[in-house]
Amino acid sequence: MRRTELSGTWHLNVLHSDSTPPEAAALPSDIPMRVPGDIAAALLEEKLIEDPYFGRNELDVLWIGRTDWSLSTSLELNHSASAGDGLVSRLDFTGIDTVAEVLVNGTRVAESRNMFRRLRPEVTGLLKAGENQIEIIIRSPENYTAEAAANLPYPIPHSNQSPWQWAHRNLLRKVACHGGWDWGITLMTGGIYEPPILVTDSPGRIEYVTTRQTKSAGGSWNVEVRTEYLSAADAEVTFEYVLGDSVTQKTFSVIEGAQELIHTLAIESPDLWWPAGQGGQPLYTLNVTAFSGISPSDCIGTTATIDTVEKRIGFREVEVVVKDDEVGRSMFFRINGRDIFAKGANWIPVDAFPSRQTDDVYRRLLSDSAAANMNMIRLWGGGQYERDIFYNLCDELGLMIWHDMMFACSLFPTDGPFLAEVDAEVLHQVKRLMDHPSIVLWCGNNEDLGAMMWFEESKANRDRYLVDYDRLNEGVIGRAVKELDPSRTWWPSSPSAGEGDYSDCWHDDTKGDMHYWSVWHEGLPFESYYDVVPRFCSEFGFQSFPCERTVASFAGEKDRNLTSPVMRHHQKNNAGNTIILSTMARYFRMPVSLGDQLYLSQVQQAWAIRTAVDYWRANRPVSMGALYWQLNDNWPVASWASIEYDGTWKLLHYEARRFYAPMRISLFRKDGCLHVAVINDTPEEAHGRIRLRLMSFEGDELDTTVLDDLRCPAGTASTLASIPLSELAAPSARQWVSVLKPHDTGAADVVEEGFTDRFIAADWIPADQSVPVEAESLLLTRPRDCELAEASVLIRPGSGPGRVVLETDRPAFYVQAEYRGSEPASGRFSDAGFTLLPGRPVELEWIPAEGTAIPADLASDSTARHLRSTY
Ligand code: BMA
Repeated sequence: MRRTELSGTWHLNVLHSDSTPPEAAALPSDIPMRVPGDIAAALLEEKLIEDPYFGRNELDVLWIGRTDWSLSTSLELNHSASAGDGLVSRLDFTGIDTVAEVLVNGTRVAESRNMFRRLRPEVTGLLKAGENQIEIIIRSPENYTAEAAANLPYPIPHSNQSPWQWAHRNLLRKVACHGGWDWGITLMTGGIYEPPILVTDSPGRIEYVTTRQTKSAGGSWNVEVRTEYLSAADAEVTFEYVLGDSVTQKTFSVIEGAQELIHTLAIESPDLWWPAGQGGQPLYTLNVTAFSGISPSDCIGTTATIDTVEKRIGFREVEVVVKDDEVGRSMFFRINGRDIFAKGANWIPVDAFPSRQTDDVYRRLLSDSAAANMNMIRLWGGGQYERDIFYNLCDELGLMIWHDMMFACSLFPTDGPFLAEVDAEVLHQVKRLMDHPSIVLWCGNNEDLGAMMWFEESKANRDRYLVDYDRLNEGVIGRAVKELDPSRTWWPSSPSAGEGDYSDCWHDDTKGDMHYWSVWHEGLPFESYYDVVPRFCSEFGFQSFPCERTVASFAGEKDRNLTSPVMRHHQKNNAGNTIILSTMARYFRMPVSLGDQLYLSQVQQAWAIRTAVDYWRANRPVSMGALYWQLNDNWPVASWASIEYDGTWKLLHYEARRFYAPMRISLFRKDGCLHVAVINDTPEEAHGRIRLRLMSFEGDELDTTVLDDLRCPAGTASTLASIPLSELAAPSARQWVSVLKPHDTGAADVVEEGFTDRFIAADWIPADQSVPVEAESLLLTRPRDCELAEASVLIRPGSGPGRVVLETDRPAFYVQAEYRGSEPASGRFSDAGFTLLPGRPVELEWIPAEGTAIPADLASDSTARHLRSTY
C-alpha cells in the first residue's frame, strides 16, 4: 500500500456563472490556497479580503458563501503508481466543506452533501503516468439551501439572530455555526480540512476498527475487536492484533467486498481510566494490521502490508444513572462504580476559520479546562464532530465528553436523501470515535426538542413536527448509535429527561438535564439560581466583554465605546450589551473608563456562575453536574465564554478553578441565612476545621467562629452551618434593607437584606495531609451597596523571574493584575479574581504564551484592578 499526501498549495478559482457575486467575479485566477485549509483563509492570506474579525468587515465577506469555487492540484505519477498493474487505487478525502464534487482528470469520482462524512472513491484506471489533475468543486452552500428550501413541501424552521446569517442552515449537513450564532460571526467558508490522500496498490482496506469491551468477574477484560474490511478480491488475509504487550494473529478467508472480521483479545486487570481528579488516565495501544498471505512475520514492513490502523483505548465502566427517586428522575455519571459530579463547560469550534483550528489551540484550550478543575466538556451540537486531537487530549487529560450529535436549535427535514446522509454520517462518526474512553454519552441534539415550541409553524402543528423530529432523532440517529455502541447511554436531546420523555425540560429541575437560562435570557437576578436544583445543568451562562487588548484587536480608537456600532457588531446576542449594562446597574457602582467597564463585566459574569455552581454543588447528590455555557470563542466577541478568542482567561475562568476545585468551601446567602457548605469530590475523606471571620472593609476582624472537627466523606457535600444574617450584626453593624425590582420580567419584588460594612472570610485548616482548600470570602449584600474602603494594592517583584507579589492595606475584592508594559507580552498571571487581605500577600506567576518570553519589567509595569465604590 502506498499513501501519497496531496497536501500543499492548490489553486483556487471562482467558477463563474450568472449568479457569481461581483466581488467574486473580480478575483484573480489561480489564487494559491493551502490544503488542508479553507477558502476564506486563502483569500485573507492573499490580501483579497479584509480581516473579517476587524470592525464590521464581516458584512463585506458574506459573498464568499454565495460563490462556487474550484480547488485543483496536479500530481505527477510514474507508471506503476498510476496504472498500478491492476491494483486498486482510491482517494481518502475527509472533511470536504460541503456541497462538492471530486474529479480526477476530468472524471467525476465522488460527490458530497455532508461535511461530516468521508469520501473514499476508487480511482483505479483513471490515473495515468505523468501529470494528473485532481479537482474539488465546491458549490455555494447558501444557493444550495435556498433552492432546497424552495422545494420543501412545508417550511422547516430554524433559529437565526441576524438578517445576514445563513438562511436554511438546517437543510445541509455543514457546521451550523459557520452561518453565525448568538456569539458567532457568519463566515461561510468552504474547503477541505484534513490532508487529502491518494492510496495506490491497495488490494484491501480496513474501513474501521472498533472494540467492545466486557469485564469478567476475575478482573480481566475481553476486547472484541471488530474490523470492517473491504477486499478487492477473494483472498487469504492475515490480521495481526497488538494490544499492550500481547501480539496475536489470525488468518481470515475474505471475500470480495465488505465484511466484518471479529477477533477477541483478553487483557488481565488493566489499569482503569478515570475522569480528572479521580485517578489516572492509562491508555493502551491497539494495532490491527492486515497482511496479504498467511505468515505476517515474513512480510512485516514489506509491501505485503495491506493496511494498518492504530488507536488508543482505555478501560472504564460508564453508567448514566437515570432512576426515579423522591425528587423526580436522576441524571448523573457513574464511572467505575463511583458517582461523579460533572464539572465543566460547553465547547464550540475553536475558530471560525477552519484553517486556524490548529493542534496548539486544542492543546491550550483543553489543558486550560483541566487547569480549571473541569472533568467534563460538552461538545455542542451546533458545531462539528471534532478533529482527532480533541478526543486524544480529552482521553489523556481525563476530560469526559458529553457528545452531542451535530444538530442544534432547529427542526430538520426527513426526506429520504437527507435521512440517508444523516445515517451515513452517524455510522461513520460513531465508528470513528466510540473507542475513546473520554466519551461518556451520545446525545441526539442541542435543544431541538425545545425548539418545537419556538416557531409558529411547529406550535401550530406540533404533531407534524414531532413526528419529523422523532423520525430523525430516534429513527435514524438514535437507532444507529444504539446499534453500534450499546455500551453508552443514548440521551435523546439536551435538555431532556431521557428516552421516551418528550416534555420540555428547560424549566424542570426534577429530572434529566436542564438548560437554565432564566438568569440571562429571561433577565432574572443572580439569586434566581437558588430557585432551582438541577439534576444536571448542561447549560447556563452569563456574558461579559473581552479584555482591552482583545477590544483593541477589532475596534479602532474611535470605536472603543460600549455602544459604538463596532462594539455592538461584536455582540451577537441582540439583547446582550443591554443585559450586561443593566446587570451592572443592578449589582455594582457604575465604572467610567472602558477598561473598568470591561473588567466589571467579567466580575459580574464570574459572580453569576459562581453563585450557581456553589449552590448546586452544595446540593450534591440531588444535583450532579454543572457545565456552563461556554468555554471558548471562535472570534473576538462579547460572549458567555470564559476564555477569550486569543486564549486570555477571563475572570470567570480563574473563578472556575476555584468553584470547581475538588475540595471547596461554598458560601452563599439564601433565605436570610449565611450558609457554609463543604464539598469533597475527591475519592478520599478529608478532616479539618473551617474558620469563619467576620471582617470590616477596613480589614478589622469583628468576630470569629470555628466549625471544628469536620469529617468530609469522599464524594459528598454537607451544609455545615446556616447562620441567620441577624447573628452577624454585632458589633455595631449597619444593616441595610431595600426593595429591588427585577427589570422587565414582571417577577415579584425581591427583598434584599444584608450588611454594607462587612464581609465573611473563610479558611480551611486541614487536620492532615488532605487536599488543599482555598480560602473564600463573601460580601453580605450587593457590591453597589457596600461601602468598600479604598484599598491600595501594590505590586512588587516576587521570589524569582516571572513572579510578582501583590499586597494591600485594606481588603480588595476580585483583584486582577494586568501587565501593561511596553514590551508586547502575551501570557497571563497564574491567578485573578481573588480576595486580597491585608497582611496576606499573594504571589503570582506569569505564564507566558507558548514561545514568548517573560517581560523583564513585569512588576514595575503591572497594575491591578479590584472592586471599588468609586471609579
Ligand atoms: C444555548 C446554546 C446555544 C446558544 C446559547 C446562548 O441554548 O445551545 O445555542 O449559543 O444558548 O444563547
